[in-house]
Amino acid sequence: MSASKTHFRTCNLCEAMCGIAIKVDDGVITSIKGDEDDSFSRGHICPKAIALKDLYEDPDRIRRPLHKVDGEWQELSWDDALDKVAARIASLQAEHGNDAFGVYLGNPNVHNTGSILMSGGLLRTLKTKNKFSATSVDQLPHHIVCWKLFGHQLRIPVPDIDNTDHFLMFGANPLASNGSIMSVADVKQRLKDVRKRGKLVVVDPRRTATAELADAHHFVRPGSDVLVLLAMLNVLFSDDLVNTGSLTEHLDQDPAHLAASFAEFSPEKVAPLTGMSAEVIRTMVHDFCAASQPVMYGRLGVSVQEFGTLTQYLIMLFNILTGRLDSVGGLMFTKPAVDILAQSGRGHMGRYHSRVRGLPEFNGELPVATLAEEITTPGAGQIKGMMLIAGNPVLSTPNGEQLDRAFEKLDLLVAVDFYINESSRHADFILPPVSPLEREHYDVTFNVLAVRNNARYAEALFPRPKDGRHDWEILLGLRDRLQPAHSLKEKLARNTIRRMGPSGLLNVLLRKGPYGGGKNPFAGLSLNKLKKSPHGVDLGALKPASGAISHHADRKVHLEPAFFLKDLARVNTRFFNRDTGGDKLLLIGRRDVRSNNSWLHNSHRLVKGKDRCTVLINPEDARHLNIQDGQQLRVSSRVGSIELAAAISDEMMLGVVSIPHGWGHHRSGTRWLEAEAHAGVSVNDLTDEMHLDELSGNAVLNGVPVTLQAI
Ligand SMILES: Nc1nc2c(c(=O)[nH]1)N[C@H]1C(S)=C(S)[C@@H](COP(=O)(O)OP(=O)(O)OC[C@H]3O[C@@H](n4cnc5c(=O)[nH]c(N)nc54)[C@H](O)[C@@H]3O)O[C@H]1N2
Ligand SMILES: Nc1nc2c(c(=O)[nH]1)N[C@H]1C(S)=C(S)[C@@H](COP(=O)(O)OP(=O)(O)OC[C@H]3O[C@@H](n4cnc5c(=O)[nH]c(N)nc54)[C@H](O)[C@@H]3O)O[C@H]1N2
Ligand code: SF4
Ligand SMILES: [Mo]
Repeated sequence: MSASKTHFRTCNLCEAMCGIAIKVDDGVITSIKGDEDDSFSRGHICPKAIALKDLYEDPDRIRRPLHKVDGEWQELSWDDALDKVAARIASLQAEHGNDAFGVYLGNPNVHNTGSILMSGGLLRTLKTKNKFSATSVDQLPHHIVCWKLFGHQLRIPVPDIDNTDHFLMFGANPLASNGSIMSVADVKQRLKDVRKRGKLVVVDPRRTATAELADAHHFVRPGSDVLVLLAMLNVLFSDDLVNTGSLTEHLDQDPAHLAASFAEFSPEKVAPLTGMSAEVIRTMVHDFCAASQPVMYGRLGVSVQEFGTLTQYLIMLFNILTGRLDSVGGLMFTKPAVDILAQSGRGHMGRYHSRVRGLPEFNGELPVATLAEEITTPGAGQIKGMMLIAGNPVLSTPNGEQLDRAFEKLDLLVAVDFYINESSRHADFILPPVSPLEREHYDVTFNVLAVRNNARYAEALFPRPKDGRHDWEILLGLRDRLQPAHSLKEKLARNTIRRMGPSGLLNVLLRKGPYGGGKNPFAGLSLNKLKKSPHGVDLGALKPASGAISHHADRKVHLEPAFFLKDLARVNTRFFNRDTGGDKLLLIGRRDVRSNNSWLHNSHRLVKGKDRCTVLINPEDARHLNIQDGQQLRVSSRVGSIELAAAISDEMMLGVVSIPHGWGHHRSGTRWLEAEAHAGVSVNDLTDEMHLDELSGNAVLNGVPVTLQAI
């Protein structure tokens, strides 16, 4: 007799949170489809969801703890592995101090319920200042802007895509990425609907799939968005278009006095440096203001550039000055069922600085661009050991080659990861968690950024194997060994949390949250209610928060011009008082719908076909440099060079080339056979760890000066 069942859950691979229906026959996954009845995603799915099956079945996936002895991997029992790792961390910290042990948290942590809810204990126990994460190669500017303006680093508004009639988008390609800091499934249809109501306008140095779909696309010179925005604010003031509407009473100051800051940035002055005409810049402002529910949004392309934080600030300011913050169709705040803002710190900056370069921490993390030098520079506080939790910084952070060499020098490297990737290959110990289908899932993080309030929970599809461990069990296992409970009371408390697990905690948070029943155990949202709603519970469209936008004590939105606009001095030096790079081409990144940062390349169905790790170049640049389509090129920057094939395309702006990140699987000692067959090269062997958005310490991954040479 064959057993067949369909399991409903949320795909945790990217921010879109698609509902999926997984059919299992006799314990084998036979199909993964979009769940048509899903309350959030309405049946949408992308090719990556099927990779959840590949990931579960992958023979290269590590399933038991590994210890490297004389260059050979040996399997260990969990108790033995956790004992050994904890002992090594403890002795390293005893000898060299707490800061000698560093931690890097990769992107998948925020897609993992247990890690989000239960990993704090270990991080606190380690008491290290050397904490890094993928945040500083990504959304750090968003946190800083929202911390300053709204008093909480996670109080991040998202575009109300379902109601806007004019979507002005800088540096995002949701048709490939499926949306970011805007969790939205089926983004293509939603953007088509925007066009039916009005207009989609895209500003990007590449004519991406999203730009193709748009009503208008404008090329912009990489890294010069800051000038475009300064000029747009200039026009807003000079053409008398500032109108803060009902937001006025919630602002801490009259924005009229900001006009002076933008006075010198006329469209005519900045246009030649941006690749956009003054007329286009003016039209963008007037079209925006003529729409009834416009929104401006900027994402990764403008976050990881030289003026990332100032640019994100100016985007927020533009929305505020046009009355589009907290307004239907504009930038709106969500009301998630689990209120993680209440559970997490509001943010702080500059409480301490990195040892070598003196870069400020933000919210307890240092910029990852400084990690390699913290490992290689001798002296008190030098990093001697590291733990990588769900990350691959050798491929994902600037000057990865240098970090690769630095990792080799560590006395101890521990990786919590189920692959031996380009970073974990240097590890002494690998502690592999189970795969996503072997654990429960509730999206704690991305519901905070979702374009519709929603709650969905799924139990594990496959039981956790006896010799498997969840991420949270691994992290708590280390915590308990490094810092045993010091009293009976503490012991009982720890046991209770362990027994509750992520789902128990989730239930408490759901009940305490804005849709929970409070003291009434039968009312409101609870884990039980979600278990009975396999397609999720729709909690409605985003609504204006009106008086309750800000977490500042005075409940006002703080405009903070001094903090952000001090960076105008750097803008002036960079663009108006310095030779701007001569004949160098500017390098930007790109994403593909069948890829996910550095790590889904071991799924054959996602990597097969035409080589995607190519350098895209404009036909005129190619002609000028005598480059043929498909020809091997050497691309060089200050930090290194890589070799890959040219792909000539007029989708590129003149003077700009594009290379995707996450490739470069040729390094020896990894264990992902399929990925090695489609190795590619790593663009982060070109990006420069010394080139930062100075206001935040965020890495500059777009607008890197490079030269091309045919080989
Ligand atoms: N040049 C350039 N560089 C970039 C970017 C770019 O656009 N251009 N993008 C940047 C961005 S936005 C990001 S977020 C970073 C990402 O950078 P990272 O977070 O450093 O890298 P990932 O490729 O996401 O690595 C994920 C690792 O986590 C493991 N993993 C997956 N799921 C789990 C899990 O549940 N538990 C555990 N323990 N491990 C798991 C995978 O096996 C993989 O090894 O890259 C950044 N780097
Ligand atoms: N398929 C897939 N989906 C993903 C990921 C993935 O790797 N693959 N990664 C996930 C992660 S971690 C993240 S953070 C999100 C990111 O999601 P998005 O923010 O949508 O990021 P990208 O798709 O990289 O799009 C960035 C765009 O910025 C443009 N750009 C580059 N430089 C500049 C510039 O100077 N100015 C302007 N205006 N534009 C510029 C690029 O050409 C590109 O089209 O995607 C997530 N989703
Ligand atoms: S878009 Fe993202 S969440 Fe949706 S199926 Fe693809 S990877 Fe999963
Ligand atoms: Mo990211």
